[in-house]
Amino acid sequence: MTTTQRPWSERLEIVRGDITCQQVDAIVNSANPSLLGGGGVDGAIHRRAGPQLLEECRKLGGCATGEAKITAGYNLPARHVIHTVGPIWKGGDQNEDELLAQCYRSCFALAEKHGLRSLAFPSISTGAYHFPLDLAASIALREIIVGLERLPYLDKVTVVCFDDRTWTCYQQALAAYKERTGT
Ligand code: AR6
Repeated sequence: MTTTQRPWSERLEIVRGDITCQQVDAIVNSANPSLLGGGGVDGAIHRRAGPQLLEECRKLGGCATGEAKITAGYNLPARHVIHTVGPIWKGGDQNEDELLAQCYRSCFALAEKHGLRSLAFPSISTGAYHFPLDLAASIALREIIVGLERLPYLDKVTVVCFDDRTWTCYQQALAAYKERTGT
């Protein structure tokens, strides 16, 4: 496998859009512990992938918060779906920060195991699970940057923001990270 030496900043992209349209090795699904579908991004992914995705998910036996499981992408343009389960925000004293960070780490561990070169993430936990967007964005970017630095052959990680508020928040978190670290 050839390795990429480009810095993380050239391999990270924050876009507005619909994750189900991303042509990448894997898109990440923000699922619930049953892995049997739901609303939001989870519903959109299952609708576009088709019923075979649910069939495969039924065999996975669910997924704990902070962990991740991989399936095929079926009718999606993405080859795989990595299903992770983010924490439900309960006020901040239930280890939510660490569990959200673990989601990203679990996704990168699967990307490494399967030799994936491009990933797309939604903003995990900031919809139905009500994680504060500013905090989620800074945790997400920190973990994505760690993942990009750890896996030099990862060509591209895209954060796909479904709405303007999410996009703006991730851009601000990225600017703050760069200022803090002088990168
Ligand atoms: N592409 C990209 N982002 C999207 C899309 C899309 N097609 N659709 C929604 N989003 P949410 P959560 C954004 O609620 O908070 C499900 O029912 C959305 O605007 O999808 O992690 C699961 O089954 C928001 O910014 O996921 C779980 O029960 C972000 O994705 C629960 O919701 C996450 O919102 C998980 O809650």
